[in-house]
Amino acid sequence: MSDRTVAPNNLEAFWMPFTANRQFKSNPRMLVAAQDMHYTTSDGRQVLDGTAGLWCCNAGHGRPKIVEAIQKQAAELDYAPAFQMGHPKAFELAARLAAKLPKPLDHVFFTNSGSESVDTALKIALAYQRQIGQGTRTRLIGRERGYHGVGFGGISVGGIVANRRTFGTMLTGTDHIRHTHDIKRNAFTRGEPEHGAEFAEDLISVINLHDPSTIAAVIVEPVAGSTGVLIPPKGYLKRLREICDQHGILLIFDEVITGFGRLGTPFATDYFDVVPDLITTAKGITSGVVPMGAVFCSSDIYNAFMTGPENMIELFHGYTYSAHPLACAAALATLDTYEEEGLLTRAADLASYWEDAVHSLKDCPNVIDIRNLGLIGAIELEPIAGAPTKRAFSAFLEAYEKGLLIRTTGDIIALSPPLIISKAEIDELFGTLRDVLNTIQ
Ligand code: PXG
Repeated sequence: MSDRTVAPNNLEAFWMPFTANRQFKSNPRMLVAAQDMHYTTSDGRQVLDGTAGLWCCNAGHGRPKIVEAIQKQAAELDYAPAFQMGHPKAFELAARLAAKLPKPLDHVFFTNSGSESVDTALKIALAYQRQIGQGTRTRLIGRERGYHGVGFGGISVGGIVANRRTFGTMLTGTDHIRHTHDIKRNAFTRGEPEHGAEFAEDLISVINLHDPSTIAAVIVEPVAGSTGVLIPPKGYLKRLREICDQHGILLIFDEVITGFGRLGTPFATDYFDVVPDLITTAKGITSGVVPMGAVFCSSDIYNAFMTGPENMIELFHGYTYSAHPLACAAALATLDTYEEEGLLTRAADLASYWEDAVHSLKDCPNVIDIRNLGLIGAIELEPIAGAPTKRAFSAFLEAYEKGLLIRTTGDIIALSPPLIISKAEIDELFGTLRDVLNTIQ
């Protein structure tokens, strides 16, 4: 094993993603190992993982079955061409995944990330509309504060200003409905907020403005994660589904973070009992161990393409690494682990304990809202006047020093631990966080 105290001597070459590079490089935070609920830092400390990496390591870290599966797969079949060739694990995985989704979502298109899943779903939506003689439906509708990754499709339907403003005109023909975050009416709600289902009616305005015959699809995160954990108001998602149905518009759920057990059901579609036409996933599909994403689509959509001469490619889309053997092996072993340990529903058992723990921070300084659902929590802080994001980032740094990994976005702390977390670790997490909030300015 390498000497964990040795730091790399040149941090310059690596342009780090979504990171303040100069600040980081002046005082780096290096993780060198991980097991179960903990990371090990380069200075030999244990850090409790309050975020499942980046919402992805749902089975925890260093899980033996997954590690073994990847090792074996690398030795057996390292790569198989993804186009016009197959390998058995890709088909096995697709079938096992399809069996976990509500009907009629029974086909799977593999990608390598959430961003690619989003681009894939948007492209399938456009191509499907054309395939069924609705080629005028070219508009894609997203939502303010939505995060759908960083591809041009994802940022075009996404609604985070900083992710969009420096990248030109992006896709044309997109529009956005309002987000549902409403602290005035819903602050400190436990679970789904009472107020705000009427935000779904925004979709009617957008439809009236553009005419339904121009709109292909609407994409939303069932629970918006990256933008600070925005829980959908009661009835909101059902209403979006109704409106889409009335107007021939496809509904896409971006389940990159809600998929694979985060809410206590396998997918958010189960939790909210609303079935979209397409679901985008990534992250938890391999518990973050090998990059992979998947788009689930209904049989109607798949079958619409299975026409014409049989020797013709039906959809001109795919990636060199779609259904990569290592990713498939990791995903199959991840599903085994989820099933053996009941992890896809474990968050439901822990949800009320977790809820009490998150809301116990209500009396801490500068806390203006607390939200939770499944094993997701968010603590929104009053920004320091003239220095937005500073307070939450101080909390992040202080937590890391105190042995806890949290995520922050703006002045919001987001929590999403691996689904193997114990009640004692939940207590430890919130004990540390209480100290942190009492320490920072
Ligand atoms: N859709 C959603 C809903 C996501 O949350 C993506 C798409 C893009 O996935 P990739 O694999 O291309 O990164 C995401 C990613 C955070 C955080 O801290 C969230 C994500 C990524 C990194 C950090 O909230 N979500």
